[in-house]
Amino acid sequence: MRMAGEDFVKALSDLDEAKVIELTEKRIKSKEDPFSIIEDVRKATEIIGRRFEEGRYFVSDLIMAGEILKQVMDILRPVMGKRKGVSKGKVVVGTVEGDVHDIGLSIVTALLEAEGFEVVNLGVDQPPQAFIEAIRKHNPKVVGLSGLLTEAIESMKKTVEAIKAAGLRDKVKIIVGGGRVSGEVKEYTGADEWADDAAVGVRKIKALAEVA
Ligand code: B12
Repeated sequence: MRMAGEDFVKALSDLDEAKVIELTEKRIKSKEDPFSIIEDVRKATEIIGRRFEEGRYFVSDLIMAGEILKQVMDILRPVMGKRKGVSKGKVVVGTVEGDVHDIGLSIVTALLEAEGFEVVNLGVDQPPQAFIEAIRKHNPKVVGLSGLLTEAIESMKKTVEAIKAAGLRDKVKIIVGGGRVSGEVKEYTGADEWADDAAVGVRKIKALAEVA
């Protein structure tokens, strides 16, 4: 018998919208951990990305993938829930200038909220100034910069530099996240941490915020 996960990865990478929604709902109903669904989302988007690189998928297919992924997240978010009670502090997140990918960021936001953080999600294509204003307004412990494009790395570096020039670098810890980041990118951008996976990212954000 095939596992629900395998069918899900195949349906998502084939952009079979109805099947993906059906399987997501089925997996949630059978009380499966949303994390294993998120892991399968990652597997499927790797396949989608590869097909795009090979010229088998086009931008229209990426758009379709984005639409399906949004719906999957809409199903998962309420299940992951928000932790009630004492806040673990504020985190400001956003996708850096020039980059409009936000599905990973919405996963990170949902996981942080489930952990008890108050998250201010600025959205996509955010210039350095937007992060600076949000730091001044919300006084977060941690700032998360997301970006999936190689070009986003330059935007991340500019954002960290602008935060420094505004005299705010000592007030916040910064984590860069997305498919193209690494320890090297962390050093290059001047961030404190990096993550190419939401669960690892949330663990690192907890450590940066110095909460258990
Ligand atoms: C869907 C998609 C789109 C959708 C996005 C819709 C949306 N609302 O986000 C649309 C159609 C808009 C799109 C557009 C483009 N895309 Co696109 N897209 C993808 C695709 C297929 C999936 C991305 C995704 O959502 N993945 C699922 C999530 C869950 O994964 P994730 O984003 O990596 O996030 C995880 C981690 O990275 C981490 N994380 C992410 N952010 C953060 C932040 C913090 C703080 C932390 C801690 C962690 C963290 O946690 C997440 C969960 O584990 C990828 C392929 C891929 N392999 O990534 C290409 C991909 C990213 N796109 C690519 C390209 C080239 C483009 C376009 C330039 C195409 C074009 N010619 O127009 C445009 C660029 C537009 C722009 N200016 O940004 C390339 C990038 C190549 C590169 N090295 O630069 C990729 C890799 C495809 C490929 N293999 O070529 N895309």
